Amino acid sequence: MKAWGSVVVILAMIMAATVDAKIYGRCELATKLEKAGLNGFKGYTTGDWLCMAHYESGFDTSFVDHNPDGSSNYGIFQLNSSWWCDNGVTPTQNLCHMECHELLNRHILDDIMCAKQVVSSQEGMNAWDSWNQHCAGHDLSEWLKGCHLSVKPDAERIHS
Ligand SMILES: *[C@@H]1O[C@H](CO)[C@@H](O)[C@H](O)[C@H]1NC(C)=O
Ligand SMILES: [Ca+2]
Repeated sequence: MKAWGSVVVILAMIMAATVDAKIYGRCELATKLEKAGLNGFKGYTTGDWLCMAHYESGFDTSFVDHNPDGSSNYGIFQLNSSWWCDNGVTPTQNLCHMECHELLNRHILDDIMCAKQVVSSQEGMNAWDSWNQHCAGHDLSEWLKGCHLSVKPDAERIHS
């Protein structure tokens, strides 16, 4: 009976951790990023963010990866537990003042705020190896193909 009780508790914990996760659609994510003001932020476009997030997490907010040094990377932007968040295990700077599990749910505004800090550092988007490898210097307009973004700063500028 006791063992069964633990199984139930563990299952409940796993469900609580995963039920709120989400795999974003490309255009849906693009809209979120633009609403949060990322297009043009520090000179990077929505295409840069989509490309980076695709290679980091496949747009899956629940994705966790482990680094050789024992730290882990969390969520859609794979922010790590030695610099940006606290997972209660790795020694951390916790520069975003947040717990790493907050980077695994469908609510990505806090992830975006943290990523803004990352990209504001000297290395910019080079902080993400995958961006460096797959996105830097490429034509990233493909990433926005077919997206009808509700935020259209260019169109607004033309008509005003
Ligand atoms: C964690 O993030 C920092 C800053 O983005 C980066 O310099 C460092 O290499 C990352 N650490 C690991 C283990 O990925
Ligand atoms: Ca979050």
